Amino acid sequence: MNLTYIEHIGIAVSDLEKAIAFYEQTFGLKCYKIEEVKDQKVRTAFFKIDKTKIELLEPTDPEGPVGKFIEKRGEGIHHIAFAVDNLEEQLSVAEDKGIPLIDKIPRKGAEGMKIAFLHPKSTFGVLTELCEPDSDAQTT
Ligand code: CMX
Repeated sequence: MNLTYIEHIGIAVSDLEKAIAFYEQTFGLKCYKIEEVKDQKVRTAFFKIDKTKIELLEPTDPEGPVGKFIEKRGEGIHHIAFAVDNLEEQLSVAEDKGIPLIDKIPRKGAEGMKIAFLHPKSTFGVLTELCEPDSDAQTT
């Protein structure tokens, strides 16, 4: 597979505003965007460290993926996202290697990205996202 860099690390939090304040006041990072991703049932906040982002994820519904994660495992690292150059092609490489895909077809994520998840049971318990900027999407 052809991973180019760590695009972001997703961290599940119960209270987005409280977590943003911590990242700004303690780590001196600046939250540059808050975005709700309705179909993922999350509100997200982004920080940048060099090329890599930290994505804080607050559930908007306890039955969504992040709501269930916090209920079962508490706050913490939820996923790692690797940038790839051709997401569709990399998904078919992953599938050929026998990795169960959560998304066989890329979907829209935050930050104008096309995203797809690999199942954590096949990646040593780490939910893994592959992503690529969506040339059709508008970024702000
Ligand atoms: N990391 C590692 N393991 C995880 C996990 C995560 N983030 N989320 C769930 N699991 C584990 C659970 O602990 C559970 O393990 P056990 O069977 O050992 O108890 C197992 O996966 C099943 O968990 P579940 O709560 O029953 O949840 P589901 O099977 O319904 O869904 C998953 C799990 C990973 C398929 C689902 O969360 C998913 O589709 N995730 C991808 C989408 C997503 O996470 N979106 C939010 C972020 C979006 C964004 O960045 O914009």
